[in-house]
This record gives sequence, C-alpha cells and structure tokens, in this order.
Amino acid sequence: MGSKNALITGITGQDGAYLARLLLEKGYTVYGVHARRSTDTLWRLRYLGIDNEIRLIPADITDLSSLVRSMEQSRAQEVYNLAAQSFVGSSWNQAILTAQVTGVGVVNLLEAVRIVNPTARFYQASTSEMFGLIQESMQSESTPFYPRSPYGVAKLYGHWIAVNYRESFGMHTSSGILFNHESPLRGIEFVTRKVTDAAARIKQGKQKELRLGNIDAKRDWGFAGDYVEAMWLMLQQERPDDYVVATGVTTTVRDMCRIAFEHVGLNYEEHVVIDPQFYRPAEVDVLLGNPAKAQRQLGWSAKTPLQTLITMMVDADMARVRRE
Ligand code: NAP
Ligand code: F7E
Repeated sequence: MGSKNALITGITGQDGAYLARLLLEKGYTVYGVHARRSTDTLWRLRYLGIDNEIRLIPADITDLSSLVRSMEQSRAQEVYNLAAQSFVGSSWNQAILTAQVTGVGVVNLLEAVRIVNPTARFYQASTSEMFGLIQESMQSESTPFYPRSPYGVAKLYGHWIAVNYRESFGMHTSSGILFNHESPLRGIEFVTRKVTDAAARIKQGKQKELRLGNIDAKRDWGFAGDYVEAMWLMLQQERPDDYVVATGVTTTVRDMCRIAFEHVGLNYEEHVVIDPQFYRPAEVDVLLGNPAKAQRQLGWSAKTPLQTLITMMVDADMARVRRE
C-alpha cells in the first residue's frame, strides 16, 4: 500500500501537533492548514521535532476557497478538522468569531471535501462541552446535548452538520466527542496548564499566587497523546460513526491543583486565590464520559491516569521555567 496523505486543520494546536506526529510515525504524508498570524505558532511542532516534516498550506477555516486549494494540493484521503476558537472562556466575548470559526468553519471544510474528493474520510473534533448542563450523570453517545457557552453551541452545529453530510451525501464523516485532554503542549489559558505552570513558577520563586475561578468544577481529564490515537482509529473503520472519548473518571479542579502543587512539595491552599474574574457567565459543573463504545468498537482506552498526566506537565513546566 502506498503512503496516505492526510490534511490536518488546527495543526499548530495541542492536538494537531500530537496527531501530526502519530500520522508521520505511521508513514503518512502530513499536510497542515496554517492560518496566517503575526506571532510564532509553530512552537509545538518544533517541541515535538516535526516542524520540518509537515507540509504547511496557508489557509483559513473561514475561507472556503483556501480550503478547496488545500484539498487539491494535499490530495488528502483523510481530513482531520481540529481548527477552532477552542477556549470556552473567550467564547462569550467573541461569540460571533467562535460561531464562524468553530461552527461555520466545519461546513466550509465539508464543502471543500465534497467539491474536491467526497470519498476522503473526515474527522470532526466534537466536544463534551456539547453536554454542558448534563442530562445524565455519565455521558455517552446517546446523552441529550445542552451546551452552556457560545463555544458549546458552535460545536454542536459542527457536530450535527458532520452527521448531516454523512446521512445526506454518504460521506465518511466521524465525530469524536472528546472530553478534556491535556499535555505539556496545552495552551496556558486552560486550567491544567495554568496550574502546572504556576506550581513551577511559585516553586522557583518567579510567582507568588495563582488566581483561579470555580475550583469545584469537575472534569474528566485525559492525555492528548492518547486521544489522538482514537481520532485515527475512527477513520480506519469501515463505517463512519460518533464516539465518546474519555477516561471515565472525574476530578475537581481543586484536587487537580493539589496533585500539581504536592508534586513540587507545595500546599496549593497557601497559594491559590479565588478571583471572580475567572468565573464564567454559565458554568459546566461536572463532566464524566462513558468511553464503552470506543473501547468496544475501536479497541481504544485511555492509558494515562490524571496523577501521571499532571506530574508530567509540572515536570515539563519546571524545566521550561528553569530555562527562561
Ligand atoms: P488548540 O490548541 O486551541 O488549537 C486550535 C487550533 O485551531 C490552532 O492550531 C489554531 O491555529 C487553529 N485555528 C484557530 N482559528 C483558525 C482559523 N480561523 N483557521 C484555521 N485554523 C484556526 O485546540 P486543541 O486543544 O488542540 O483542540 C483541537 C480541537 O479539538 C479543537 O477543535 C477543540 O475545540 C477540540 N476539542 C478539544 C478538547 C481538549 O480538551 N483539548 C476537547 C474536545 C474538543 P493558531 O495556532 O494559528 O491560532
Ligand atoms: O476549564 C474551571 C473552569 O478552560 C476547566 C477546552 O479544551 O475542554 C476545554 O474546555 C474548568 C472550568 O477547559 C479557572 O470554569 C476554574 O469549569 O481548562 P478549561 P474547559 O472549559 O472544560 C473542552 C472539552 C473543550 O472542548 C474546550 O475546547 O476549570 N476554572 N478556574 C478555570 N478555567 C480556566 N481556564 N481558568 C481558570 O482560572
């Protein structure tokens, strides 16, 4: 079998970098949609040592013609749509941008696939945020959705339009309903990285306190490196489908802080300050995924417990802060 071509949008993000590395290891030729920015966005690809192995195509998820060109240039048989305005906290202040990038961006890419190569397999990065105000204590593929942020609403559009293109046009579109997943490559605005970075800085005398919002919120956190394997597996199935990808364990932000600070010999209670500016207009209090279908049909399960994940992130931040 000749090597396959894959196109990844959001390749400069956390998941894009890990997925690109996985596909390169599997012998794919990897193309990435690269949105123009005035700042350096290639640091994650450099961190993984793969920046020279990716073929970047200048394009934007809001610009259909650039996506058509990306499909033509890459001749991709597999398309992974990871591009998004992905920070829930910003989505209330940038609701329209979030709708355009995270929602309408999906149909732009589906159209580009339909125009250029409708047989290409398509992965949509759906999210547990679509469950929002949870309707069942453990969320599975059949749990009703109730998004609680402009981000969650935009993702719900993306999810259903991917289902719609599957059912209307027979396209091979699959959605991974991924619960929170983290790594040393996580953006600093997300709570795990904010905490692990702060623990490292406080330990090394470069920061005194850590200001957080609702630390009683609970999340089902896994390791991004594990989760990108589930994305790939979905596109290897004969039939497209939707899958919850999660660990099946939920933990408070408070306990996650405790793990991070204890790893460097600190007590989080002496450093965390509650700051209402980090409260959200509507909170998702608790998320807990049921990954049984992914386990059964894909043979996938999460490998990295939260303790291992958070200590890995603290160690990476300790080294990063030391180098600064
Ligand atoms: P991330 O680190 O925030 O990466 C987002 C990516 O989207 C970046 O590469 C960004 O490019 C790109 N992007 C933003 N606007 C764009 C535009 N207009 N055109 C093209 N690209 C654009 O997110 P992530 O954590 O890797 O997550 C990957 C995907 O999974 C996202 O769709 C996210 O919503 C979804 N998801 C994430 C989680 C999670 O816990 N991580 C869970 C469920 C679903 P720049 O670097 O140039 O800004
Ligand atoms: O917040 C609480 C916050 O921003 C987690 C994205 O990848 O996962 C992510 O969305 C929890 C929330 O992630 C702070 O209120 C308290 O309850 O790390 P987060 P998120 O909102 O769950 C989903 C699955 C996605 O799809 C998204 O793209 O932590 N929290 N204090 C805080 N959160 C932040 N960011 N900062 C705080 O100071």
